Amino acid sequence: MVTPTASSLREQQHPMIRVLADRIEATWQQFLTLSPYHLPDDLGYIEGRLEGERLTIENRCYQTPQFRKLHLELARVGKNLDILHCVMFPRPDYSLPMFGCDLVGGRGQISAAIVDLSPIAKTLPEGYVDVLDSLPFHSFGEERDLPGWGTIFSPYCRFIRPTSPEEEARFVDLIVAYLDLHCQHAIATPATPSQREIVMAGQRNYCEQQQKNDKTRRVLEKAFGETWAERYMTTVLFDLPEV
Ligand code: 18B
Repeated sequence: MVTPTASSLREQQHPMIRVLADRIEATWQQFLTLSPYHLPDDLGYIEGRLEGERLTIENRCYQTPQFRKLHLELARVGKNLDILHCVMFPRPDYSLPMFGCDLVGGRGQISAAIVDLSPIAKTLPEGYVDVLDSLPFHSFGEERDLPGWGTIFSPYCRFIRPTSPEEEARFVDLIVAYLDLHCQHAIATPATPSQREIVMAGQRNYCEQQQKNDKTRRVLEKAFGETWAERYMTTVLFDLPEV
């Protein structure tokens, strides 16, 4: 059997996913000091079956002085469903928002592209708001409505179905602009241990809401069963910070 290399899945995925995965990693390397983050042994590279189709998941995880976990996940179900999932979890001593993005596509078309910097307190820190307000606003042909559990998202959350390669490229640029801003803020932000309780409560709420995404859960349950899907959603995708 050939052992898959870390980038083997990426090469087969939708071009928007490939491009974004490369740019996320390049941005992390540009601004942050990355160390390895170890997932449980059996959860780094995973294969399962969904309705007779193979589900492959590749995880890349790092930690930095400001972030307890940077998670980039690529997944593919047969030839029909390609997914990029990325979340950055700040350490409890850093009062920073949650960066999250998700691309979901099938049969050559991305159906869901979402990005946000989600506040863990009532509002985003002022420095974020100033920069986000100064970014040029682009509208897209198909804007999508947020689901009911999406109470965690900021007013700057964008959720679209890209309608052309130009829109795909523009949305990737937007995601990278949010990521750039976040990395630059994170490295310039001093630790505030006095805010730990607030930060942890905010991250807990973020994770609890994300765990309500039935579309994600359904894909995982079909391939791996309910128990496994629950473990994966609560330990890998949206684990709560330690108390
Ligand atoms: N997600 N997504 O990450 N999800 O993980 N995702 C879907 O066209 C997976 C995040 C978000 O309309 C869909 O409708 C799987 C983060 C929102 O009800 C599928 C994994 C964010 C929706 C998947 C994964 C996020 C959504 C349906 C693990 C935001 C719309 C696609 C690898 C920061 C939900 C479609 C709705 C949709 C699947 C958002 C199939 C398996 C970090 C809002």
